[in-house]
This record gives sequence, C-alpha cells and structure tokens, in this order.
Amino acid sequence: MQKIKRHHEPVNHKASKKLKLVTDEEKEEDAEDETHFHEFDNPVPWQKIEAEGLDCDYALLFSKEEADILFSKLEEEVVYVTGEEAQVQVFGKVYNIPRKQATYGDAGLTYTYSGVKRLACPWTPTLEHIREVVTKNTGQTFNFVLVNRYKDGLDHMGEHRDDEKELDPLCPIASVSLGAARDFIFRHRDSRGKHSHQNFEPVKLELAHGSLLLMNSPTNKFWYHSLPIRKKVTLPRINLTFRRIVMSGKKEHQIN
Ligand SMILES: O=C(O)CCC(=O)C(=O)O
Repeated sequence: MQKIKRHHEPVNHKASKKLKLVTDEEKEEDAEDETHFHEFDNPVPWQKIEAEGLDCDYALLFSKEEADILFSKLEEEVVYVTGEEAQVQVFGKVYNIPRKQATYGDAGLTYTYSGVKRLACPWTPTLEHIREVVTKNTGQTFNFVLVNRYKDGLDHMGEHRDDEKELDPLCPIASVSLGAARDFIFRHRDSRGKHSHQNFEPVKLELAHGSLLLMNSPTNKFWYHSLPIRKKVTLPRINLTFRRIVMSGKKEHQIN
C-alpha cells in the first residue's frame, strides 16, 4: 500500500498564498497581484496521495448533511442517457455501460468516451453549485462534468485513463463522490497484464460520501484507475468528474 500524507494547505500555490496570515507589506504586494484568490476562505484538510508518476489530493469537501442533500437533489435533476447512448463499443462489440451516465457542461462542449461522442447538457443548479465549491477550494476552473451513477456494488467502471485529447492535460480531474463509499484503484501502466515489466504496488483508496479526489498531472499519463465490483455494497453512489475541455485538444483553444 502507498503512503497517504495529511497536509492542511490548499492544493495550489495561488491559494496557499492567500491562506497564510499576511503582513501589511504583503497585502500591498497582493493588491498589485492580479492572481489573488480571496475566496479561498474555507480550506479543507487535504491528504496527499503520492506514488511514482501519481499525484492526488483527497479531502472531505461536504459534511454528511450537505452531501445527503446534494445526493437527493442530483437524483431529481440529472437525466441519464438511455438506449444506444447508454452503450459503448469495445473492439467492435457493443456493451451496455454497467452504470448510468450523463454529461453536463458549457454550451456546445462535447466529450468522446470509448468511441461515443456526448454533447453536454446545460448545467443544473446543483451541478453548478458543486462546481463552484470545487473551484473555490482548488483554484481550478472546469467547463464539463461526467456524471456516473452506480445503483449498487454490481455497477462498476473498468480500468482506464482519463487522457482523451479534448482534456486540458495540465488541469486536474476533480472527482466528487456522493452516496455509498466505494473502493477506487489505481494501477501503473507498466504493472498491467501478464507481461508487465515493472512491479508497482496498486494504490487503493476508499472514496467517501462528500469527498473530493483531485487527480493531478501527470497521474493520468502513468496510472489507470477503476471502480471495481463490490457485491457487499447495496446502496447507490453518484460520482461527478469535473474536467476542463479544450475545444480541439490544443491548449490555445481553451474555452473557460
Ligand atoms: O466513479 C468513480 O469514482 C470513477 C469515475 C471515473 O473513473 C471517471 O469518470 O473517469
């Protein structure tokens, strides 16, 4: 197992600059600095999760009461895709996705996932609210969210990397979990399959109700992740992965 270090600073440098006690001199300097983030007034205790090529931050972002309300609101608001849209093609074969999925985001954005192109629906009030809280606590902006709903522990997500060309590779993927706690496993790309030539230990986490996992660059280059079947889990879970999509896969076309 990998070591998880606790740290109590916000996750980016712009933010940490604002969260320490500042002297008057520093305040004057800050007044000239356009990149200050006074809204970082609600720091959460982050845990650092690190391994070779893996850099994540984990925090409980919402209290149980807040997370319960958000879960119920999302159950009312989110409309999941059905029919052919709820299927994927892998090596030419069509499969039903073993969970429900929906995509929301800024107007006109699309995201291609396992060969399927999805158009973003307009933000719902609750998704917009959660996006704002994530931005406040990370300093990162997001223009898209992939929603996955797992009815119980039989619903799952196979091993993959979030390395699609539309994603800004330097923007972390912010994964908010609501509902049943589920195991989440990272596996290094060189430790997969029979012919793996390296022996990296997998990194295993439990994603709690109300938590936020930030997958920072270069995690998605080197590590695959999955949400395996857990037969003992009987309750549903909703996961939101906030992403920053760039129009053509090139940074200069960034939308947000
Ligand atoms: O539900 C989860 O935590 C996994 C989500 C995920 O891997 C993804 O959206 O790429």
